[in-house]
Amino acid sequence: AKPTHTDSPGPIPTVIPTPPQFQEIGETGHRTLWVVFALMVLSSGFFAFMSWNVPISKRLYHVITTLITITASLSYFAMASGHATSFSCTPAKDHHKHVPDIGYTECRQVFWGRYVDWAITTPLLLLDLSLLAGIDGAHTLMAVIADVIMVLSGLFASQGETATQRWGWYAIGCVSYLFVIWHVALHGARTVTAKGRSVTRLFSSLALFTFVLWTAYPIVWGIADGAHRTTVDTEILIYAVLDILAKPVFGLWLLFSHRSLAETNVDVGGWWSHG
Ligand code: RET
Repeated sequence: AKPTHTDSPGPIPTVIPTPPQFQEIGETGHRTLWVVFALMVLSSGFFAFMSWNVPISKRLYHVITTLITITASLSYFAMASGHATSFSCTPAKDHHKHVPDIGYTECRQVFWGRYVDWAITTPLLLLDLSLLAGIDGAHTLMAVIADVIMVLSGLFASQGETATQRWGWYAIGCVSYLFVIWHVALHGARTVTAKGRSVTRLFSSLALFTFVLWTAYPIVWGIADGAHRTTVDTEILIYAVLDILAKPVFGLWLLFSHRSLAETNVDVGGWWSHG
């Protein structure tokens, strides 16, 4: 029959909005951040202690390396106490194939304090390696600037709202990272030979250790922050292990080798110390 205005309009179609999915830190992640904070403080104290009887003119690596772990302590304190973090929300697809793909928003906790840490500490780590290899100021500066662009690209990628923003910045970061490897690892392998066999051997091992470790960061970023395929806690744990290897373990290795190998000394000139 022809409907009239007196007929019931039927059920009103309703759209139930899908609530955003939150991915955030749990107990394990929280505890991990505090543990790494403590380890970074201990390492800073230990590195400062190691420089105690070393004349100022031979303390350049000690100063740089201690600053690296002090910076990490500050950033881990911020993250563990719940600072330096925000939620980054992106449109997500439903991974479950049996339900229609309605799409929803995924909000993942991002610790932007990491990027502040990396922007300070990765240039200092590169400085340690550049001084060891006897790389000139020009190449060191180019490497440091490419490195800062790499870290800031990672920060922008982590805050991006669209796939273009996120993966675009990620790609820019990866290209910058190639410049870093070129200027420090490849160029350094050439300049270090002037410092003799022992320093060459030390630089080769340290640089290999460094760049294998560093390459894990963009891989972890892609899986965890880019594709959201791990929990926030797993991400915290993996970065914790990498950070401990890249900072305190790297520092111990460098400072102990420096102690027993006079050829690692850097000609620091009159501005650094007068004696
Ligand atoms: C990002 C994302 C963008 C592309 C690339 C990255 C590389 C990060 C690296 C970080 C190293 C950190 C270290 C911390 C010290 O403890 C920013 C993840 C290439 C190499 C060594």
